[in-house]
Amino acid sequence: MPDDPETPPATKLTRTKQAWAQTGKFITGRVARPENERLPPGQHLVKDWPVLDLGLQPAIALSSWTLDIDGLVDHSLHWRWDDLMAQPQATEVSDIHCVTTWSRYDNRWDGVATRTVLDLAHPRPEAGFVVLHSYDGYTTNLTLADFASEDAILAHSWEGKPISAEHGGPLRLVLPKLYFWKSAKWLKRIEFTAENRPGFWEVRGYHDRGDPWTEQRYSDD
Ligand SMILES: Nc1nc2c(c(=O)[nH]1)N[C@H]1C(S)=C(S)[C@@H](COP(=O)(O)O)O[C@H]1N2
Ligand SMILES: [Mo]
Repeated sequence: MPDDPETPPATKLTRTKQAWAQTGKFITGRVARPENERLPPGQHLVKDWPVLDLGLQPAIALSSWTLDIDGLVDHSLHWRWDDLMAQPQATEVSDIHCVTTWSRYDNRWDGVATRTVLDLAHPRPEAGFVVLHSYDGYTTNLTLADFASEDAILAHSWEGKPISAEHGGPLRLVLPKLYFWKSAKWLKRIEFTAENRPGFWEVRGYHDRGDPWTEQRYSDD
């Protein structure tokens, strides 16, 4: 893990992806029709499951794993693994859309719905945003509304098995309606904030929201 958790080191992949943002790579200019088309514009379907991250894959033992849910909430939560598994469990089947243009259909996730987290922690009225912090130093930002999406899940299992370390186990977010960089792997902390605080990719040229259907790949400036 890096010394400063907010600034993981640049790697070949992060430099390449930053360059794509600068040149607007993969923007098609087409208009999506989500009612008729399952594949968002500029995406192609894959059957395998690529691994994308900063190149640091933290190994976290379940015995030392914790998740903090804090910031502007009425009830801060500090979960160990048994606490997570004692929560009401949910299952979601959803499609993955990565900004690097691959999509993968029908992924089955088991875990805890983000709505359950919201019910328990109860964000204060001024909490309009969420920052996700991961064990590899990665961060990403969401609006509270996107975090609260009905199909958003803190997932510990994929296709009935624990999510592998390379794909973000023990626990990752899965937020199907946004590009997959918003779905933080190796989740460590969910922080509720009043202000929007752009995360790792959002300060490196990627869009603040990342809606695949309108190709919100890169920020405009
Ligand atoms: N903690 C963490 N989460 C992360 C990333 C990362 O580098 N670190 N990369 C993001 C990106 S860019 C993508 S496309 C997906 C990739 O998830 P996968 O490796 O399981 O396909 O994870 C996202 N979540
Ligand atoms: Mo990505």
